[in-house]
Amino acid sequence: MARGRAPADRLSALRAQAMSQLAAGTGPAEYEADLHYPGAPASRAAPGGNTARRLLQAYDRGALFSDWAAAPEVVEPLRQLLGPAVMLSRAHHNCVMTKQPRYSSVTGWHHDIRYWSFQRPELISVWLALGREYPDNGCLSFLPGTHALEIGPPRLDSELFLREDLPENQALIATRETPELQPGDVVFFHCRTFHAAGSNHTDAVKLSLVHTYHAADNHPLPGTRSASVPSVRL
Ligand SMILES: O=C(O)CCC(=O)C(=O)O
Repeated sequence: MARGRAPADRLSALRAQAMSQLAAGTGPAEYEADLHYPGAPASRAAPGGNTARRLLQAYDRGALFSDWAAAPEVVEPLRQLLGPAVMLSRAHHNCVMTKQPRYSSVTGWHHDIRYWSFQRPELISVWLALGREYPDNGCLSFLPGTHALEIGPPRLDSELFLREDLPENQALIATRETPELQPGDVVFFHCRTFHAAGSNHTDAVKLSLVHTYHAADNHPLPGTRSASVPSVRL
């Protein structure tokens, strides 16, 4: 966690750009209704069905976004963790994550590598809070240390969420940490770290900018979604 990593002027510019693209419906976007997570509208035709969950391809949404993704205050810590040659994945995260009032959903306990395909499960996501994030507006919770645990398929459901009915998973979930984020705070987290988030019970949209990085010698597997768009060398 890096507190106050983005200064106020950068934050307000990013936030204004995100709000304007959200209001304009600038695609590509992922909609709450697409995922069927708890609390999401049942379909795109249902009330709230056009609620965006993510504004996708943030890196290609203008210099404000791409400059942040490549900023030294993001990339230098990543060099320490991943090695000197850092790549930005444009296939994963690379989005403005939104949590909108009324129609936002709950995201169960998962680790991001579940749907990603790389030679090694060594990627790091960087989550920038564009506003305050706290339990009532659906902030993230983490299970610290789970990046280093082997949690086998029997402990996961068919969509690869942690099964909350199992006592061993309940014990793990009891270790949760829910850091409140202030605008400009950044969380760096491993692709094997389990995390979850609630829905937004406030009347203000929550916005976060999220990117994922890997080492240059950790290639996406050919033919997978991870390889569908080239990564950016930083
Ligand atoms: O904010 C959320 O609902 C969850 C985001 C998340 O866990 C993810 O995108 O991997």
